Amino acid sequence: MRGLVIKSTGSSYIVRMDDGSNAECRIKGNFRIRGIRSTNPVAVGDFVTVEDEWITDVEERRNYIIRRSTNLSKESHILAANIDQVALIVTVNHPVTSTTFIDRFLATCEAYRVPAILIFNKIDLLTEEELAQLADLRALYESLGYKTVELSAISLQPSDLSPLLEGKTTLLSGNSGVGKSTLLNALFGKEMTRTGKISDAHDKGMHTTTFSEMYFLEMENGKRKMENGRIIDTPGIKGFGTIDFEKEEVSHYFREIFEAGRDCRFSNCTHTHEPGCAVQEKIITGDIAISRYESYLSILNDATEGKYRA
Ligand SMILES: Nc1nc2c(ncn2[C@@H]2O[C@H](COP(=O)(O)OP(=O)(O)OP(=O)(O)O)[C@@H](O)[C@H]2O)c(=O)[nH]1
Ligand SMILES: [Mg+2]
Ligand SMILES: [Zn+2]
Repeated sequence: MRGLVIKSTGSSYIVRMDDGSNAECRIKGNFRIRGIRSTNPVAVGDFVTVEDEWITDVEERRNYIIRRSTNLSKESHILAANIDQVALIVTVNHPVTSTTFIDRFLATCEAYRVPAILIFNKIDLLTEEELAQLADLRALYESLGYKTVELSAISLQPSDLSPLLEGKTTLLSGNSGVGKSTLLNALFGKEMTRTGKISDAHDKGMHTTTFSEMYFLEMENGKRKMENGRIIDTPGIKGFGTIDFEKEEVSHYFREIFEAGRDCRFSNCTHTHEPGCAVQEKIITGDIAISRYESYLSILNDATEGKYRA
């Protein structure tokens, strides 16, 4: 029978079968999907074939988001499959989300053609200065064509984000402690999952959510309840190692760098040292943000060093 993977615990999977029942399923040790090396061959959002509580097949994915667990790791991890969009939860402070993290995540969304929105959370905690920083960041990413919103998940009404999430499958991701699970609970108006405090000593999250899980939003239609969107809450991640980018293609995943690069003297310009580089020029004039360029360099550096290659 066919089903949808709605929770992954590492050793087993909860599958929502086509008949509406849930089944706890496993995969055989030698189960692999051709072409993708990852620590989890099956991810939340996968459509699978189940026989006697064994997952025997995974349908071809429309898309997925994948990352290296650490920069040095050869193992990659699929965050979720078959999604309509990523909502990256970002906090300017408590904890600090780095622009490198944001840009590496966005570059991966570009590479796998998944639309991304940025949700800036915890605005109630920000100082004047941090609010100004927030405004700058929003202006930057909006100028690149990314949708951004700012909010406080602790005071969010379930309907506040409806226009963004209705009818779609959305992957919630971000660093630990940014408020993914708090946001999820707010969207449902009740406690669907556990949230955790930020550590006093380090102002960082404590990895409260340990498994990815898909939740189903519903709406009232007359007397009937109808499904109206799917949200996948995931464990917080630290670094975001991008995978398998060729040096030449890294710029394709930075919209403004790709755009400016059309005017470089050399068509294979890496925008690092070449004469007549239009990207370098735009950095000097301030038309390309230095933070973006630094993120570009950090990925380029990984690709050049071949760190990620097997
Ligand atoms: N002041 C304030 N606190 C918030 C807000 N959103 C979340 N928090 C708090 O931040 C802490 C961490 O929230 P979680 O929802 O557990 O964070 P998470 O992103 O799910 O973290 P992991 O599961 O570890 O990845 C909790 O104490 C929340 O109450 C907000 O908008 N304002
Ligand atoms: Mg969580
Ligand atoms: Zn160039």
